[in-house]
Amino acid sequence: MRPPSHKEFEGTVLEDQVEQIRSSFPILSRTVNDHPLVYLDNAASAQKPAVVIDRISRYYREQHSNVHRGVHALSQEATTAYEAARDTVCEFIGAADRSEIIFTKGTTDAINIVASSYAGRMLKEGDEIVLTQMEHHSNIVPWQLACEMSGAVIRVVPIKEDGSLNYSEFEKTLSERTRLVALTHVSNSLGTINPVKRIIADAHGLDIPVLVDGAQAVPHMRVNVQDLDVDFYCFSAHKMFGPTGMGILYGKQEILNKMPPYQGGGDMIESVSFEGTSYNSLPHKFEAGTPHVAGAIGLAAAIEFIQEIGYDFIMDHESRMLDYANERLGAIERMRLIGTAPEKASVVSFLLGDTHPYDVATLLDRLGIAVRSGHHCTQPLMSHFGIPGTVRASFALYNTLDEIDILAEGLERAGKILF
Ligand code: C6P
Repeated sequence: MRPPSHKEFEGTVLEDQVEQIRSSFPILSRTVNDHPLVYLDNAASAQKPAVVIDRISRYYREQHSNVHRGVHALSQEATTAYEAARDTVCEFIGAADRSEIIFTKGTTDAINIVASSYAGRMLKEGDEIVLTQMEHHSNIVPWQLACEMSGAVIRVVPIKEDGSLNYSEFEKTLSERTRLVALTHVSNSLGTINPVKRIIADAHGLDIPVLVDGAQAVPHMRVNVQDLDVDFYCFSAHKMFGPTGMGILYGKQEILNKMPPYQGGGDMIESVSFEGTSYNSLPHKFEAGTPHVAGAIGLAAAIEFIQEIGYDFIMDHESRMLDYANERLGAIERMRLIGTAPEKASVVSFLLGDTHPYDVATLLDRLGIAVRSGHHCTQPLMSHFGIPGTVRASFALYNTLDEIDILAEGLERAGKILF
């Protein structure tokens, strides 16, 4: 069978814009194993545009000092830049108040803060935390730890064969024992987009708060936390063209105010004595120790980069890539796509016959193609499908239809070697 052509997926304006965007990412011009790099591991971590790299470099070259601690000029400048980054995030996700934006190490850290501080305090024996079958380990293990300490239990909402959430089962899982629903906005392994707004409304109808893991959503779609009415929203900078070691915990002010600090140390206090300590106000109550100042500033630069390109372009281009990848990869012999929900982000997970995902990814790497292989930190999801893992190609705004052709040709070559 002749492979489908991407001509019908092309749009000249989009193609031109993608080329321009690609030139903003220095790493995309390198070669790997003597081939031009084809970077399709964006769900693991996205590459960085020059504006982000340069902003972080300028901070260290010209502005670096500790924040909230000095009256000298550099400390003031660093503090101003750090706090301006908080304003940028606040506006970006539509939070009501800047004090609701907590800088964290990433999504994992953000979820652990809530599991430890909020749920840890609130849970008692017999209480239930509702998760879904498609959660990343970062949205499972912190809850298991909280349950171990409190005697609460985890209830898991199953998924359908196409990888979408089984909504009627979700409704049945909620009860008067449910203390929190914690679920991913977008599945990292399947790309499934969950109907989080409806889930939040239904949970709130029973007075149940909701935490959404937005690690795989924010790079691909507009998120407005007030419109969602979400109680907690977590995401990582490195998946949205920002630096590693930086992430966000958004929480509603009234909930964050009731929560005890997660860690103790400098900056999170109002006054300390050996008799007792009073805590700083939000958001500082949750930011103990010297923060990742460069990370916050780099995240703000990444947000400005995304805003300049705009989500209209991102969503349009990524949905074209997803459609084309489904068609092009779907035409490959013995291709088994895992996760075909109607609402999907630009992630394609698959198996090639009975071959092992690592073997396929290793052969692709020889051609300069970076994909992820394995369980993607979602072992319960892999168990559901009865597979050890998948090969996963995940696209970002700088990927092209030509790169999908290169991937497909690489897979055809891998098939010839492995079958
Ligand atoms: N998923 C992937 O390859 P951190 O590591 O804290 O930045 O993000 C953790 C995390 C939480 N939730 C979801 C839905 C995620 O996808 C991730 C990270 C990467 O799929 C690395 S395992």
